[in-house]
Amino acid sequence: MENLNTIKMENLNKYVNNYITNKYVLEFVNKSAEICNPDKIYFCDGLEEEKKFLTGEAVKSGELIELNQEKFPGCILHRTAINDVARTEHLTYICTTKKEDAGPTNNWKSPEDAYEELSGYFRDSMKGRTMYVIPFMMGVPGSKMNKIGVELTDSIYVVLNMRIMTHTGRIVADDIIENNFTKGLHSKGELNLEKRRICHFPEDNTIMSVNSGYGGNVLLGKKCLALRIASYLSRKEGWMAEHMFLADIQTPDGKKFYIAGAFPSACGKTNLSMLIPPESLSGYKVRVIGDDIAWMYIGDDSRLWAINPEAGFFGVVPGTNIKTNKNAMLTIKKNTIFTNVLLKEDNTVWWEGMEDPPDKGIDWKGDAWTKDMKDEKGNLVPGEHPNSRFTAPISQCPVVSHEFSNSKGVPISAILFGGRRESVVPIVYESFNWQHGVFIGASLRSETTAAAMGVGKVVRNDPMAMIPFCGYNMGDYFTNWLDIGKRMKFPPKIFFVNWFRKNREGKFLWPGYGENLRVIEWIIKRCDTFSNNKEKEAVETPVGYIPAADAINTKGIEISKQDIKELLNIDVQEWLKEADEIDKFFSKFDRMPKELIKELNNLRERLKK
Ligand code: SAT
Ligand code: MN
Repeated sequence: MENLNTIKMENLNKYVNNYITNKYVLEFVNKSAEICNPDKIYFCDGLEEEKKFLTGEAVKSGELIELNQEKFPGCILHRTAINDVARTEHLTYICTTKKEDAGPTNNWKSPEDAYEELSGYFRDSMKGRTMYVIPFMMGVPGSKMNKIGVELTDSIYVVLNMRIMTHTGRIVADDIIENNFTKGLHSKGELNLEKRRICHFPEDNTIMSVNSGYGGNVLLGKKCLALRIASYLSRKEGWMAEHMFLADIQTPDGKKFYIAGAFPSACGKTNLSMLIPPESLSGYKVRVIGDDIAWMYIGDDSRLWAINPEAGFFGVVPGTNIKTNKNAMLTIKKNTIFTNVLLKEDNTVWWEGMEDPPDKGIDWKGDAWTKDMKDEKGNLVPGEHPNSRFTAPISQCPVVSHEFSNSKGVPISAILFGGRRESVVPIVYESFNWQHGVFIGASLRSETTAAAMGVGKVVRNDPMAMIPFCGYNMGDYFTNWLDIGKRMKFPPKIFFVNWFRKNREGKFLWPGYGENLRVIEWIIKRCDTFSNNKEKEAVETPVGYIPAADAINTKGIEISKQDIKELLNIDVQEWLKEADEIDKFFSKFDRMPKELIKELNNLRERLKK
């Protein structure tokens, strides 16, 4: 084969199961092998047999634990290193030639410096290990939006996760055309936090991740490709890559609405996208298309369409149980990878709230655990990590929408932005128009969660829930949003939602979970061009439209008029302070579009009136 001429014989001898002939892929494999020096190079074919074989290998080495196959068929448990439990944003870089192109919200390195530093960390990192070659596709089979990648990794955990999260193996091989694929190189290295780097080279369509084994850092198709690299490409190509769930909502009279929503990590995208309607709204059906990422484009009908490029859920475990998210619980009964949860004596898993605690088990660190164990402060010791996760195929979800595999995607009626805010922000408000909606997204602020390591609990600016995931200058990203809006005749309406507002006693005012459909119902009515009473159901305020009194259906829940009032309250003084915070954040950007500055000024003026 001509394409093998450049390949060192030594590397060729290491090949196992190779079926790939694309010379650019082989070149990438070989160049990487020269640096990482693996013992073997195994080409993953994605077939069923391979899962068994790889699981067996990883169980032998201790990388994975096979769970009770009667109770949890096809399920495994993985424990990460204790210093490697969430994305490490401070070690995540956008490596563009010009620093301005990464913008003020990203860490930046020059490609030259980054490659140099990384080649040191990758040097011999796979010695004594196998390099797995994973061809993968992000997208929906048949969609024009699809992107191909090849991830090289020394972790079987990564291979098994990628098999769930993406389309992998032989089925993808024919779609790799020439050099048109994202190159992803990952090595666990020594899991050394000091030398951990998650580097993106958008100009070279390349990702390099070293010294981590945690999901968001190492499943390179997910945040690295489908958001950071894809967002960079989407700006050039005129579409959008967003940190959004996609839900298919059917009303009692059979109308369909597709909604997309951007909330920061661990703020309830998964729960919302598959919620179970409360009894009093039981005529509704909510079906999930995606829970984390949406790729959006303008359709021929001048509406915004979206697909979910992922094939799996990488969901947050704590807080997931039969009451809060039954559909997730049913999804993860088989073929699921659990990360950092408690292992019970019968080789099943447990986490706080899932069911009554077992008397003892082995916690996420691998240590013996008992149910009344306390830490120095006298608090019960949890068995699972706060950012413990499940990886499961979306197709296993009892309420998966058939639109999940529609290569055209779905037309979006409403975009929701949301965050965790104890105060200030009402439970829901609607933007006046697209431009104002972009402003609302750009000024999103939310309390941080356990999904990112070492950021503590603070309210931070997280525009469009993309602060950790935007692969280029966010000023340009806002411009992309505005441009997309200008090109659409029928843009979706934009809303902000906040389920997390508290009263003066520090108690949540809203029951959340399935009851959130009550707010979604109002949103849908606002989007329904055929509904004739929508004007009556909203009130104009300085920040946007809010539901009129009684416009949110509260039949079947106990919530006082006073609490609803508080949930919708807009305090002018608090909002003026909010505007100052937005101003502070916006002023970081050289490339902030003037339309958003104007929206901020307009907000202040409306508040002062
Ligand atoms: O760890 S991931 O980035 O994959 C999940 C999340 O934080 O949103
Ligand atoms: Mn996410």
